[in-house]
Amino acid sequence: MIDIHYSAEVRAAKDADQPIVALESTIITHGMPYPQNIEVAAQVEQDIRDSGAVPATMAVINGTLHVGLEADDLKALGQAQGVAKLSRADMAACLATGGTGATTVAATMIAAQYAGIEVFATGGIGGVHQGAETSFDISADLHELAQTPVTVVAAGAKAILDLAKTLEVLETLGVPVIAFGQDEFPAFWSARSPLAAPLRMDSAEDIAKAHATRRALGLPGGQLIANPIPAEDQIPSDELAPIIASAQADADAHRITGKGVTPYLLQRIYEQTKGRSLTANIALVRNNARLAAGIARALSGQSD
Ligand code: PSU
Ligand code: MN
Repeated sequence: MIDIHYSAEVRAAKDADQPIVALESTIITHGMPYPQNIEVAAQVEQDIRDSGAVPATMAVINGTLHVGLEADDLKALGQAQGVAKLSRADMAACLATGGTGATTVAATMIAAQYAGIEVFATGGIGGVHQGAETSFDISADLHELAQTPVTVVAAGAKAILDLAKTLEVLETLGVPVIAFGQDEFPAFWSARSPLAAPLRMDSAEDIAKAHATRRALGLPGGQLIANPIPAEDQIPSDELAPIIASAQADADAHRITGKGVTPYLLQRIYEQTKGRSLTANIALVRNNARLAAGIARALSGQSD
């Protein structure tokens, strides 16, 4: 057993069997610039409370797994330099050596399962990168979804990825991909994409039922809920496509590889959209937080 440091709020929620929604911290340390990162993180936590659930932001701080961050911890993490980006491969090493790291989707799912939390909200999952046929860059998030029983609410996968290949890998791995309220797989900053989602559901209750049914069947792995960004906040994909292409070309020219690829591309797109990608990113994370809270409430029998 490893020690978990619970925030007071999450500890109380666990004791009272209240619905809890996990949140990742890589989006804070590697996905958004300071100071918007800590403002957004606090806002998203509040959205979850306003929707009737309790937020549990995950991080490893000085070798201790934190499930729920106190406001001070969150502020410190959002400003800290050189925080590790933790996935399945390096989370245990960080815990064992007393390090500090932010959790990606994969590591957040591991932490959530360990803490008994079944629903998790984020922005976008990692996936199959463009050019993966030569780079082999496929996010560990996909394999995590195949083996850890947490329902992850995201706005699809980031449009910097090869979305068609990402869907193929998820299908191969047996991960249910459920679009919320529409037939298309959403593309993060854009609500729609030319790709059909394999499954569609229109209510948090159905998603919770599907989660419980997988558990009853003894199936390993989670569900990916692809929740489209609200239409008024999106950046149309034809506007974004050339910007993504140029960011990808820059990343290739600078030989950015491994964990550095996603943060590099997000930063280039932020610069080239003059901050609009961040505004959209904030809107979609908040939207996902609200849906995740509804799913968590439905799972604990508290839906209205
Ligand atoms: N979504 C964002 N910004 C991010 C990420 C997601 O809007 O920074 C992070 C998540 O933590 C996700 C990770 O798990 O990027 C994927 O990284 P990689 O492609 O290196 O697996
Ligand atoms: Mn990668």
